[in-house]
Amino acid sequence: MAGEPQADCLFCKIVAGEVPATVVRETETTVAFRDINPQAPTHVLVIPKAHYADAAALAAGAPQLAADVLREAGQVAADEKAEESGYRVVFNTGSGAGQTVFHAHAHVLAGRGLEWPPG
Ligand code: IU
Repeated sequence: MAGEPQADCLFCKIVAGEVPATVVRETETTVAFRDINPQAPTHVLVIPKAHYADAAALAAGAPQLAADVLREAGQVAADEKAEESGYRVVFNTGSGAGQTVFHAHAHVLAGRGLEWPPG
């Protein structure tokens, strides 16, 4: 059910503390941790603690929680001193767009030049 922990979800396991992660921020509703395969000097994932498969499901099912994730993405950028140089917030949505973990997450990328359009 939307929002409920999923037994086979890696990010639900990170939320539960069953899989290790380098957590940089945590709120009542969100966790932010460093990506294990960073694509930029700053590469942090912000996830809702509740399980939603992707950004669209999160926005439709829990709009306040989606706002929490976006606010935390901005806080990560501030913590990483990325506001002046700029940063990117990405929600890969669907396997065709590169989504591999089906628990909504924002990638926060910063610390190098970011091309547009992305690959
Ligand atoms: P994607 O947008 O679903 O492709 O992003 C999933 C990310 O999760 C990807 O960048 C992985 O490197 C990252 N990740 C992680 O940080 N920790 C893990 O244990 C696993 C994947 I598996």
